Amino acid sequence: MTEVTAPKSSVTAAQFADEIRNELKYTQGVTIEQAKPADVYVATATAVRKHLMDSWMKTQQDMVNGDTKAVGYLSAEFLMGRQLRNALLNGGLTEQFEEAVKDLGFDPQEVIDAEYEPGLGNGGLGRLAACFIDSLASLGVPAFGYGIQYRYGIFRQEFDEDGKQIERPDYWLTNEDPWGHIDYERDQRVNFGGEVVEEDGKKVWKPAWSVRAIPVDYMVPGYESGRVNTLRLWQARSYDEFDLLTFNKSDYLDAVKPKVKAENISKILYPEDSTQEGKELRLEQQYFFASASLHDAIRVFYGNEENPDLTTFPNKICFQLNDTHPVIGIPELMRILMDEYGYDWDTAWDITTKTFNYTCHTLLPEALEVWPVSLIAKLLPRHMEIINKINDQFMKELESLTDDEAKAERMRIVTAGENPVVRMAYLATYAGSHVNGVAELHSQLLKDVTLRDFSDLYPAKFTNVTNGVTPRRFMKLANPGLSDLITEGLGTDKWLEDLELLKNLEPLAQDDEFVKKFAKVKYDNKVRFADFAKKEYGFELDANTMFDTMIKRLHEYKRQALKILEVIATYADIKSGKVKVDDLQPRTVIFGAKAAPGYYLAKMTIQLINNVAKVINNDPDVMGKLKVVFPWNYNIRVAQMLIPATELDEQISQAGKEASGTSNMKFALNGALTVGTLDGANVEIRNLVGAENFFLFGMDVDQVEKMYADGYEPAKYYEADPRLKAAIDMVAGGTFSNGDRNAYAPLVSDWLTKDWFMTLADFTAYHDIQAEIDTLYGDQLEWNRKAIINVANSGYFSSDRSIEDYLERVWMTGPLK
Ligand code: NBY
Repeated sequence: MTEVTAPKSSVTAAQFADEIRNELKYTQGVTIEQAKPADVYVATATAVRKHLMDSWMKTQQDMVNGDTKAVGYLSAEFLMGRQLRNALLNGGLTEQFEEAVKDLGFDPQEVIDAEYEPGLGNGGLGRLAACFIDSLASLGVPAFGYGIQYRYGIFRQEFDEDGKQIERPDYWLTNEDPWGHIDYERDQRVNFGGEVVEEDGKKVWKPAWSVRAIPVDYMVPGYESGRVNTLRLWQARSYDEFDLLTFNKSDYLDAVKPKVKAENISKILYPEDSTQEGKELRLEQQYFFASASLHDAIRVFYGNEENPDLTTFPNKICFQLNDTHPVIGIPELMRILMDEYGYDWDTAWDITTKTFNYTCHTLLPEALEVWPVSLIAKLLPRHMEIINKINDQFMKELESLTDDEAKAERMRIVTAGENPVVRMAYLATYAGSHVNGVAELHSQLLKDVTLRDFSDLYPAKFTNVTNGVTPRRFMKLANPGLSDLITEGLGTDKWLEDLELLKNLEPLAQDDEFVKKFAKVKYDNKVRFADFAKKEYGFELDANTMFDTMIKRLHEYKRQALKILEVIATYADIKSGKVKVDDLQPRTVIFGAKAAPGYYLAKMTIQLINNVAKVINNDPDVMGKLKVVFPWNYNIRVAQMLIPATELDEQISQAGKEASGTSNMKFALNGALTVGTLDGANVEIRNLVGAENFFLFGMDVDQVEKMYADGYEPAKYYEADPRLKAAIDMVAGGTFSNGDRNAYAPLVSDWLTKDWFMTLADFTAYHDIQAEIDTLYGDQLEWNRKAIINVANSGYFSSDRSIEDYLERVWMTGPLK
């Protein structure tokens, strides 16, 4: 794509070893004899950063001096994973590292393992942001990721003796983070509270308190592009760290109150299903990073100019709103332009609407953020005025666009009535230039259902960009065996930059020798995961069983319950003698999932899975033919081990609920077959790999809608399918709770009386497809042929392709010249 290409670094292994030694000595003050792997990790990271420094500075200069519009990716989450291997790969230093570290007397893997993964995200949305900034840099597009450097990332998950999830703080920043560079000189002041007064006919906001936003910069090196972009994460600090007067009166705790209040803003990442409490802090977080980032972009492009011409701002940078979390940036840019730079409303509106675009990541109505007007008015009074004015302008505009008053009323950004709220998705849709969903089906449903009134009146705003994943991390780094085999098969490694080249592997699916090599790679990856699971969790996994994996946040709509009920039903079949264990394909069912701390049924599902595992894994009747394991604290590191080892990928959400999914893409690219519903990007995967290479089951969106409309009664399905009945009866009867019939009563009662996501209605179809899966797995050659065909046809799911779509459909920009 880009003209600039980075040669593999010309540094030799010996030179690199010297650099590491120098960092150890002159930065850390440690001799090579004293050094531990963790010291070598910090030294290596520091050395790698220095290698990237010239490209990083050059990229920034070219961005500011050139005329290529940059992209600001505003996201509350960036789930980056470990950085060292990725930075070595993109810096062209991998081989030198291996050799240098060995020469220094260390095991490279131990050095890699000294890095603690930052958990600055929940799931797909956060990981998508990380893939996107990788692809932006790899394509040479000037870009900033803007977010928050949470002091504690997503909680560290443990299980107690009863199998319940325990949340522990994630102290990821306890040790030095060699990747983040704190830049005290480029801080920003972010204000809160107070009131708005009129002075000389002008609105003036008199805030009550302020927080200091300090940027921590992470380099984002592109693969083979010679470009290094910036991920700028804001840390909140207090302006009054310490009140000496109070302290001297022996009020030790009160003396640090303002500090605590300010620093709380960047303390923790909120769990997905944020409850009512913490709402205020959450809005503070959103405004904190949106405001600091917008001011920062003005500083970057206009320096300290007295009177910058900000009408050119949308030519310098456009901002992508990653879900609704940064949407408060819209009134903030209006405020900055009017109150800080003196523009009139219309000019400010023109600039603002050209600057923002919005990506929606959900279809669940309850996941579309709304903020009480009272809360915004209290925390950001000037912004509430601006939002009201935007709403007034919008309602006027609607008068000219439609005669349908009910429709206009439905579309209000600020709702009417007693406890008015601001609908952030509507604000973003109205004010943004473009709105996109994250898979074709999702974008269609946004237009037809979720944002239908808007798409009727503003059809040109709506577009789709199907998600993607970076092949560098999720193939090259995670699956070196398969990567080498692909390179061998294609005769080039260019596929890492142009993933559609994988298509040329397809004929090799008919070459038995190649298929066997592929099967060997998969087997080796299973052994590697089994070793890892033994060391990390104490699990005994058998690489000669099918690795059947379901990894994603725990949510009812994703239907982990469907998977575990099918496992239980099979167990019941074994116990009753209906099924002989020898007739089953031996399976290892692997779950990975965190549940939001306040999500009761999700946590109970985790507990159930853990206790099913305990019972089945220890029952001699099962003879090890069916095993369930639940590695705790699932994260990017575990994903990179587990995905390449997986043969069957579970994507079994209720149709019409999963916006896209991205693990489905990672699995297909790593040669797993998918069992899934027609939901999210599954639809596109199936179209590309072919229906015969995808295990489809269950109701589609129309059937689901019809069933809701007709009135859904889950108990009927319980009565109709004896396997389902047996499974639920086992749970209710105490088989997985030492005879306690109450342990899972809320879950059982939900299944039988509500079952909002229709797990029971899809159960029989799910079992039937699992039987087909068993049969095919018996024919390893056929299975692996299909897996290769999956790999060959999934090149579309590179995040490079997603970014190219954004460049063309949304951002209207490209690589730096
Ligand atoms: O975004 C996920 C979607 O579920 C998945 O289908 C899609 O592939 C992925 C990338 O587009 N959404 C997601 O991860 N959402 C969250 O994690 C999230 C986090 C916080 C809040 C809402 C959703 N929140 O309101 O605080």
